[in-house]
Amino acid sequence: MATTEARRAAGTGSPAALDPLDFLDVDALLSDEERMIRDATRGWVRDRILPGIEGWFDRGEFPTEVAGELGQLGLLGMHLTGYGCAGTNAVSYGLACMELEAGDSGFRSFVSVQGSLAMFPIWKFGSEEQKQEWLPRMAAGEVIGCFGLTEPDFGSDPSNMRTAARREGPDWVLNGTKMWITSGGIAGLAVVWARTDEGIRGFLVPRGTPGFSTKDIERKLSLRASVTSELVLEDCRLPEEAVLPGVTGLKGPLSCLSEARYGIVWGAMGAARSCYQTALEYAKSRVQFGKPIGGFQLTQEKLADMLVELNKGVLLALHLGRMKDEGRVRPEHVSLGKLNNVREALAIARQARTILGANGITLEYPVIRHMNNLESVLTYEGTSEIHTLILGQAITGLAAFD
Ligand code: TGC
Ligand code: FAD
Repeated sequence: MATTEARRAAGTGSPAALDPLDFLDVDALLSDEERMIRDATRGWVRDRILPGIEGWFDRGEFPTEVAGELGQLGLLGMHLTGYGCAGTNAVSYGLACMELEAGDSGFRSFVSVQGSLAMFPIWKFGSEEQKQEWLPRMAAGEVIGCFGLTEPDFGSDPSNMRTAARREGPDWVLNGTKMWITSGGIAGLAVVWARTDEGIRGFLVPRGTPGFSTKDIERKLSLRASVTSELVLEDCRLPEEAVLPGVTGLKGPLSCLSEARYGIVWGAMGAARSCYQTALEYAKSRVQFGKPIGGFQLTQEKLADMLVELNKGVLLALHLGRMKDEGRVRPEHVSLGKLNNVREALAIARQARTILGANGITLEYPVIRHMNNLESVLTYEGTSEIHTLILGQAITGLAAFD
């Protein structure tokens, strides 16, 4: 048998203990700047989210004051350049999403919507005036944005949306209802997608515009620390300058979704890590039948399965991030990541819940909160079924949506 020294010399042994929270040493694959952004976000979540999250989730509140703090941290629209945005790479954006969602999906959701769904379309498709007017204040967290695509009758199939905009003289007049809109009730600016004679177009609708109102959706059992709202447009009149000039057609909103879905690929692994870490600590200290439950083979199998899927998911996220930074990632790649990582995060949360026994159903531990949140994450930004069909189409060439 080889000695420890011989194994080390051959590079096959490790003198350091394995880190259960970074088993594959993914840390070593990150740049100094990426590690710095991750650590700063992790520290902020530890100090600002973890102490309050049980109460916010319990009461169904989102603490809007964090918007300015997230802006100061440079996390709002962080992967965009200019106009007060931080201009980081995609991997840094992903790492921030992972740390935020290790706190709670509601905070990652807030940052996803602000940066990828509200700021990105302005940055990508907006006029210079629109960019100057909105992006710096949104990057600072002074203006909160939301993204209205889904309607009561059209979720997975936005191409059939009813919300319509018609020209009336120099203006546009919008009518319709958007549903399930994250941050809708606290947004100063709604990016609303509506059908026109020319195709689907994006409109910037500031709060206070006559004919535009919002109503929060209550009694949610998931994403409770996040505002979800209905947007109502009743003869809402907007000037020509409110239209995003750079895009017509469904590819406008769908390209925003690709940005946000990418963040979820990482974010879901944050929620999963929190569940795994909680279950691991619990398993080592909870004693039954005279020994820690982590010493039973069935518990170790659960923990080992969680470890494997967590590490695979993080590596997948990092791979997609590197592809994105090289300009090689395609929407179908992002679908693969979203489908796998949210599905596995939910499985990890459910396994962790069983390890905690009865304690797993209380808010004293983060697990059931993450588990309930992940039910929304599985559905929004394209359901798991829709991402399955996107992959099916990619590999067969046959669309099975309708
Ligand atoms: P289809 O004919 O396939 O495509 C229409 C046009 O769009 C292009 N395209 C994309 N472009 C960029 N990124 C993508 N991911 C794209 N997917 C498609 C496509 O190339 C085409 O362009 P062109 O130039 O040929 O016109 O459209 P379809 O009607 O057949 O729809 C396909 C389908 C089902 C995949 C699509 O409708 C879909 O993704 N449905 C899911 C809807 C969805 O994800 N909604 C999310 C709402 S927002 C949200 O949930 C926010 S939660 C935020 C939070 O809190 O974190
Ligand atoms: P449906 O589309 O009605 O789907 C119901 C079921 O049918 C699903 O299982 C679905 O996968 C399945 N299904 C549908 N079509 C097919 C098919 N062709 N083949 C097989 N199965 C199919 N939207 C926004 O625009 N902006 C937001 O900020 C936003 N935030 C959200 C926040 C939360 C907390 C939630 C829960 C949702 C949010 N959404 C938002 C809406 C979200 O994107 C939609 O819920 C999602 O797209 C699914 O639409 P739906 O709920 O209408 O379900």
